[in-house]
Amino acid sequence: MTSPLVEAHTLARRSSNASAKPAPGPEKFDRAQVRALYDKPLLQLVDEARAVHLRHHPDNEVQLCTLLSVKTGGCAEDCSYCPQSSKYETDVEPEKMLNVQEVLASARRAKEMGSTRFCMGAAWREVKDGPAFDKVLDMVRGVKDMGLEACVTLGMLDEKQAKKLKDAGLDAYNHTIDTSRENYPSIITSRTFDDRLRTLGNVREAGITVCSGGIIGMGESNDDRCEMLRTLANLEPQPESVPINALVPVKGTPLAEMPPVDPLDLVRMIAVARILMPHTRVRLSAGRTSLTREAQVLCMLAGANSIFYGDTLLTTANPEAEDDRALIRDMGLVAMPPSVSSAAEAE
Ligand code: SAM
Ligand code: DTB
Ligand code: SF4
Repeated sequence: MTSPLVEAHTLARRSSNASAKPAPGPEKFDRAQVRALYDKPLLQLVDEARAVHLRHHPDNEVQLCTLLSVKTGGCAEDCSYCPQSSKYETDVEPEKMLNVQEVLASARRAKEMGSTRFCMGAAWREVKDGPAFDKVLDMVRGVKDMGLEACVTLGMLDEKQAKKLKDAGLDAYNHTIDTSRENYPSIITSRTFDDRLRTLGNVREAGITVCSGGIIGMGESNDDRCEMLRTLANLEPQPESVPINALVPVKGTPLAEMPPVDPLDLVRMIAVARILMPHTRVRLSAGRTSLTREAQVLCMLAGANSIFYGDTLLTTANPEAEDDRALIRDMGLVAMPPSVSSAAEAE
C-alpha cells in the first residue's frame, strides 16, 4: 500500500533539522511528484491517504477549534476573497476591537461546547506594537489560563512580536499562503508571497507552532493547488496544522461570483495534504456549510482530523455546533484532547 513518495517522505523527515526556513538545498518534493499524486484515481488516492493517516494519528479523533473575530473589518489589504478588506463594499462593517473580557467569555463558551483550541482573528495587515497588541497578549494569557490551546491570526509580524506572543503562552499562529506563488498576485497585490513566508519564519523561530494552509475555488489551476501544497510540505519543519478552505464567496468581493468548489476537489486536496504532511493536522476549514454530511465524511476519510466548530467562522457562517456534534457522533469520532501544555496549565 505504501507508495515510493510516502517512503521518500519518511526518509526525508528522519534526516531533517529544525530550521525555520524553506528547506535549504534540494526541495523535499518537486512539482512533478505532487502533481502525479493529485492526478491519481480518487479512490486510490484516498486509500493511500487513509493508510498514511492511520500510521500517524488515532483513527477516531477530531480536533475542534473555535474562531472569534476580535477585530472585524476595515483591513488595508486587498485580498480578493475577503469581506473584511476596506477596498471592497461588503456587508461587513468595521468594528472596534473587542475587549479582553468579551473575548474570554467567548472562549469559556467554546470550552463548554467541547472546543479545545480557541483562535482569535484580527483584520490587520500587520501587527503594530501598542495597546491593541497588548490586549491580544492579554487575551492569549486568559485563553491559556482556561486550559485551551491558543491561536491567533493577526497578519504579518516581526521576530520581536512573535517572541512576545510566545512569552504570553501562544500555541499556534495562523497565517495562510492562500494559493501558489505564481497565482498569488492575481489574488492579492498589497503584499507578496515572500512576505507571507517571512512571517511564517518569524513564527517558527519564536517556537510557536505554524498553522498555514490555503483556499481553493478562487479560479486557480490544478497546478496552482499542487504548488500551494508543495510550498507547505517543503517547509522545514512542516506546519503543525494545515487548514484547507473552500472559498466562501462574499457579495462585494471580486470573487463573489466564483462557481462553487466541487466537494471531490476538496477531498483530493485533503488526501494530497495528508500524504505530503503525515504528522500535520489537516483542517477541513471554511466552506463546510456548502458540503453535505457525506462529503464531510469523505474529507475525514481522506485524512482531515480537525474542523472549525461553532456557528460562525470570522464573519461568515459555519455549521451549527449541534449539527457538528451529531455528525461527529455518527462518524464514531471523539474530540481530541487539548495539547499537553494547555492541559497541564488547566490543573
Ligand atoms: N488578517 C489576517 C491575515 O490575513 O493573515 C488574519 C485574518 S484573515 C481573515 C484569515 C484567513 O481567512 C485568510 O488568510 C484566508 O485564508 C481566510 N479567508 C478569508 N476570507 C475567506 C473566504 N471568503 N473564504 C475562505 N477563506 C477566507
Ligand atoms: C483559515 O485558513 N481559515 C480561517 C482561519 N484560517 C482564520 C478563516 C476562514 C474565514 C472565512 C471567512 C470569514 O468568516 O470571514
Ligand atoms: Fe485583511 Fe486578512 Fe482579510 Fe486580507 S485576509 S483583507 S489581510 S483581514
